[in-house]
Amino acid sequence: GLSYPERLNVVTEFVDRHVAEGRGERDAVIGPSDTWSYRALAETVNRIANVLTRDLGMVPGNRVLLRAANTPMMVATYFAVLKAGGVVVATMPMLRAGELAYPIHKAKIGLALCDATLVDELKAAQQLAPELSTIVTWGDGALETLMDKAGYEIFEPADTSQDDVCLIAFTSGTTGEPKGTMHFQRDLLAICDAYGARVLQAAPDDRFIGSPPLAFTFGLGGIVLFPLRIGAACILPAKVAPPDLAEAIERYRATVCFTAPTAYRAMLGKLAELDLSSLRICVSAGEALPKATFDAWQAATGLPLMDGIGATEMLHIFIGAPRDKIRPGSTGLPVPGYEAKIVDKDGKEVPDGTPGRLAVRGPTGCRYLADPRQAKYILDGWNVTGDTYLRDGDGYFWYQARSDDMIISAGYNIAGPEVEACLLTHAAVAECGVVGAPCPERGQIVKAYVLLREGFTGDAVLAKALQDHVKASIAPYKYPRAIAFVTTLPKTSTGKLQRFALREIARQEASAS
Ligand code: 3UK
Repeated sequence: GLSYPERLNVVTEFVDRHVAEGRGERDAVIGPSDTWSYRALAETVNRIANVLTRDLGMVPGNRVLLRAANTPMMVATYFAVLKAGGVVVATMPMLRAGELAYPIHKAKIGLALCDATLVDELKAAQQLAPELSTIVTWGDGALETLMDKAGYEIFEPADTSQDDVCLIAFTSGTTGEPKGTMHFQRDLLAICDAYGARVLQAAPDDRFIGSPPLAFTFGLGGIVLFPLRIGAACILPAKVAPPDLAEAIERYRATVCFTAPTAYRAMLGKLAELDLSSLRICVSAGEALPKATFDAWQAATGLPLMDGIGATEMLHIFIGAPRDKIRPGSTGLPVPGYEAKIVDKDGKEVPDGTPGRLAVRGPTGCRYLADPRQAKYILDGWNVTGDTYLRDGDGYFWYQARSDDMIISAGYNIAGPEVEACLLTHAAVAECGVVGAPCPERGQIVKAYVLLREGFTGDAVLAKALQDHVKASIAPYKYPRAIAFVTTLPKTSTGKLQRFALREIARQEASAS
């Protein structure tokens, strides 16, 4: 098993150890405008940690919100909070004020570090969640001025314990109310020493790239923690949306790529004009990887796509096969250190070949912040995911479907009820139901069934207006790509919307078109 010392500050392992052991001049973080060696990263982290503790009054255990795109400073601020013994609450850059207020209030966050270009929504969130008393920005010289003091280049890591909480990652729930998942210092090492060492098997000369935000634990592990654990390099290009990701792989000669199946499908169209021959390891996670995508990528690049299922609750990937054991279409085998089984609704294990709930346990696991849903997620020490899976006679796990209402579109988790709530704030909308509709490109798309108020006409102009309304109110990726105007919505006898029935309608409409 994996065991770590009782006193543990992970920044020693991810950053300072490389400098101490003579790897200080190797590339650590490669950004659009400059490359930081491990030594440069270590010094930047120390300067920010000194600002946090000496200028901003942060003490170990404080929660600090981070808001930035995937940039070198996002990495440096992340490690600075950890080194000072704080708890990182990283937020997706596209979140708007209303969505930012929730974690601030729920996690009682008093201090935020923010990229100056993204500060407006955070300031608006501060009006809604006044717990946030201090925002310090970088990129405009504010944080930089504080960092630029004599003596700030050295910082003694906070004497944290291996089971001190060090990050809270918020994830959307089916009810639309996000859940904060807490992870320990040691968990950050455990994912590297389990999945990273035993399945991914990257090397110190590898150069990692990917598209998921660092606020999403898929991105944090895949783009930052796995490379830095082994002294490899983390590439953070300016743009990583799917077509741009392919260009960045070519430009930076990336060797390891972490992204969602949708992005691999989008990059397939770029392969004729770009040279992606630097790639040697490609990981797909976030949503199911169809065998057709695996086959097309392998035919075009000669590389197998390494599928892996991870979850914010588990921090990272817990089922996935090493390159020489992949079975196309299957998610793979439990990552060494983790156990997985399929259970029925009573939590009893079912025979191989029978679909049921996927349950997993291992070095990382679910600890929701102050949330009664914790009791439902853990059964007898097993994490019971929201996914329906089956295990075959050889021990391989095959994804069937999500067991709940979440929509996963292009790797994003979107709660239908949140989009419904937003649509209902528009004058034209009387009632609505939002579900995932099957889509070959994005896995699912957000589809809204809308019942209009009297006096409104359901035409293309109104559909566009509703889409714009959602984009302006909540994170734009949640907007309904399809809108159907209807005269009734399926309801239970108690008046609750039957999302299952709507999903079925969406499925039939998709197969008919
Ligand atoms: C689904 C998959 C089929 C599945 C994540 C890697 O996606 C991540 O975390 P989330 O909390 O969502 C978890 C849910 O997403 N899913 C993820 N990967 C797969 N379904 N095949 C897959 N390969 O429903 C799961 O319950 O957003 C992924 C690493 C870290 C992560 N947080």
